[in-house]
Amino acid sequence: MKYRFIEFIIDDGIAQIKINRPEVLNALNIETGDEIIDVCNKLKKESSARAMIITGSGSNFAAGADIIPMMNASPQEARKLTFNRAFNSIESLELPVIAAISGYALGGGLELALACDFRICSEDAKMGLPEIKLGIFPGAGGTQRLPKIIGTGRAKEMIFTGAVIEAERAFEIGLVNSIAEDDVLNEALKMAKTFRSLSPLTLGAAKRAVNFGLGNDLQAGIRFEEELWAGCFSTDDQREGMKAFSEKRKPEFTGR
Ligand code: CO8
Repeated sequence: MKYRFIEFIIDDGIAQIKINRPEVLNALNIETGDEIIDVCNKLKKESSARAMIITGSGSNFAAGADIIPMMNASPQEARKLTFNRAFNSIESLELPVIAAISGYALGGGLELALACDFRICSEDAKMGLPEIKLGIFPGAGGTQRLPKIIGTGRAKEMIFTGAVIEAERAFEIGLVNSIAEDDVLNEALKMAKTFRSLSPLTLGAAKRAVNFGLGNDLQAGIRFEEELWAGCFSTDDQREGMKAFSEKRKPEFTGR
């Protein structure tokens, strides 16, 4: 697939998706969703990437789903919007995914960031779910993922009021992992690179275990964790990690 609304690269083990519609503050159209799905399918099949960063071109992350094509949509057409499939694809990637947020991350833009494992923002970032002011409410995972990240009360406050919050407040409530002191993409790259020396197999399993637990009850989660955890002992990476510890050297994981 040729990408029109995103740029995608893999450089030195780090995949990067850049939403590329700066003239509308990177508002997400259906095609952007399709292109994100295509990238995720590629990464799932075969890839040298060990982590991924999602960012926006220009000075914004994404100011939401593109409102214009939604204006006259029927319920059936609204259901066909691909954002949920796209964001689920990101969430289910078995590698760490970091949203590098500068400027606006609103509506579907913030929901995209919520599907990532980590959010790092710049000091000028502005985040919110303003859908309520458009006569709708967040429909791309916002009502489900946000309460799990920042808690029910704070999530309802953001969803019901549509308030836009700044970096400091977002950090305070745990919406972002950190505020970049320098360039936000550089900070995200620094974090992404730390994952390259770890076992991609165990990072993937750890992510699956955490995500499974978020959608299931505690005991089901614990059983799932046990199964994946025991599976680590069938890998070269577990042997190498523990052998390296006993030999007082750095492990060299191969992903097998
Ligand atoms: N959709 C379409 N166009 C947009 C969007 C958007 N979300 N955001 C900005 N733009 C456009 C503007 O219309 C403008 O275009 P033009 O130059 O042609 O007039 C251009 O981008 C620049 O924007 P502004 O001039 O408005 O810039 P300001 O700095 O004055 O304001 C704001 C910036 C505050 C971000 C303002 O643009 C704004 O309020 N944007 C809309 C924010 C919003 O409401 N986002 C939520 C959208 S709805 C949504 O995301 C639903 C997702 C769920 C999907 C579920 C699928 C299953």
